[in-house]
Amino acid sequence: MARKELAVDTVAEAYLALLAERGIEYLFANAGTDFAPLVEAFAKSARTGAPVPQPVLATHENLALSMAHGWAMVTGRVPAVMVHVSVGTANGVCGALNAARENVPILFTAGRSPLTEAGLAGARDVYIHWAQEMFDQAGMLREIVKWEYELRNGQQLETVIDRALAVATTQPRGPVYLSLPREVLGAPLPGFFYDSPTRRVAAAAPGPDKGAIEEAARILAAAENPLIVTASAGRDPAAVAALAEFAGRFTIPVVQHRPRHLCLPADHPCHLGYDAGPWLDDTDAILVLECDVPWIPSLKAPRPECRVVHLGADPLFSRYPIRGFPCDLAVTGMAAAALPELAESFERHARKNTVSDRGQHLAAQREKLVAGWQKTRESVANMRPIHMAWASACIARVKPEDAIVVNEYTLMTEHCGFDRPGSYFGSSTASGLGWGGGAALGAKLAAPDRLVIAVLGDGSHLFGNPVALHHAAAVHKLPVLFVVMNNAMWGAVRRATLGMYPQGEAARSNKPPLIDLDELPAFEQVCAAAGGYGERVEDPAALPAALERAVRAVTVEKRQALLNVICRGV
Ligand SMILES: Cc1ncc(C[n+]2csc(CCOP(=O)(O)OP(=O)(O)O)c2C)c(N)n1
Repeated sequence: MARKELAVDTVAEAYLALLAERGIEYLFANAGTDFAPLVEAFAKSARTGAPVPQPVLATHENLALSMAHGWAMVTGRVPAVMVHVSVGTANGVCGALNAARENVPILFTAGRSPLTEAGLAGARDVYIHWAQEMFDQAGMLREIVKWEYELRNGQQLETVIDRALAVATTQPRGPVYLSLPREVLGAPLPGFFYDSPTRRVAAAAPGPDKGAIEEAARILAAAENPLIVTASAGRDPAAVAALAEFAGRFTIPVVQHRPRHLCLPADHPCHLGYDAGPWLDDTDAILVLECDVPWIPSLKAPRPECRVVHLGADPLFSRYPIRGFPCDLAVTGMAAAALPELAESFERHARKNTVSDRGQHLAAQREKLVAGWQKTRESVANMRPIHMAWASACIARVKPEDAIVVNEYTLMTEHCGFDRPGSYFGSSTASGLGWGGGAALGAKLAAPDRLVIAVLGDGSHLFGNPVALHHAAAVHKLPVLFVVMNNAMWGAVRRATLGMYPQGEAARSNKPPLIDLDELPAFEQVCAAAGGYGERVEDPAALPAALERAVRAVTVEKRQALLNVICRGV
């Protein structure tokens, strides 16, 4: 423990130095007039060699937030983002919501219009400085972030930054927001002292209550047909092994509903797919593990007598206004630590016959499920336009084992066979579209030696601001393979309409409004315009070779690549 002094001229210099000191490696940024003191401080550090986070320019705020999100989800560390005052914050809100719902810790910062009209260094000097100021800039995302504050002076800098980082990284993790007025950043700061390392650390993760674990074990062990449903247990790679061990030891099937992380390897004998619906009638106890939505109650719910236990860092998802899944017991705890404890208690309560009886039945269910997926793949292999199941299977075949796949929701995971923790990332449960491409760039920045593949819908890709995305890939030398599953529509909107009005006007219409995306640009040419490799693929038989060419462009030529795969709507 030491008290250190930094010779700096301004708060901005001290701020960047402190971020670097606290382990912030990257500052993803979209700049404006509020950045002047930071640009100056970065330029000075380039000359003096003073350690600062590396600035990463992103020409749209959603891209900056998504890149930070992707970097954080792969490294588990905290990135910083800085955007331009109120308007930049507005553009970043969607990315912040995605990060918040996925418990991704980000130090999200924004300038504030200069507060003063004259007098102080940094006071207003451009006409926009009046109109961009808001009464409550942080109000746009106060509900989303875990904590927000405004830096009011340099003297408070260390406390503010340490508190921001401690709150962001305490479980359940999430983004925090800090606004930085220009006069404050530009203010002189003679003599800046700080503790190294920090004296304001994050709180330790919650350990599960022993009594609650005992009760959970009793409920699950008493069941004939227990089931585990998870979405995000694999956020912590250590939890994947713990889940595999727990499920395997007691022969409990695991469903990954809309997973955002790989939670169980695809070849695990307890892997029972991605939809709990078909199993709910037989299930008499469910462990909902790091999962906000384990099933869709309006479509299929467990029997009323089925007991339900929720386990996770925030098992009630307390930031969700409404979430009414039955909950007979909620246990606060981290999966990796809690599952071995649960196993120990389960062992004491387990009825040996029940556990061994389950094995055969589960194997048969699994065999049927896997055979069904195989049959689907075979039956769609020659379809034109290309079927997304075939495209998914082709992607799975071409990717090396250590590849990272970022899925903005069009990849069909059942055709991919993911088996490594940290190899699969699905889009946030908030589903703010425009995340996948940027997240893939962030993942590549975090893991430069691994192939990163972003699988995007044509709609999602457009939300992701393709020109800004490809520019970022080029300028930051982040060769990523983008696969656009292009069905020339917002299929989700079509499915929603047909689901609600199966016999309605829209169902009878040849071309219901607000669904088709006609006259789409040649996405592959947009990538090529940024120096990447681009190809349009219409023939299902040509897809494997096209994927190989694209992978080669990325891995050998180190260029980004985009395949525009012309798909059918599903
Ligand atoms: C920011 C944002 N705006 C709108 C939506 C609503 N939305 C959900 S899915 C979707 C369509 C996505 O289209 P695409 O990526 O082509 O996939 P498809 O639905 O065709 O499978 C839209 C518009 C959203 N989720 N996020």
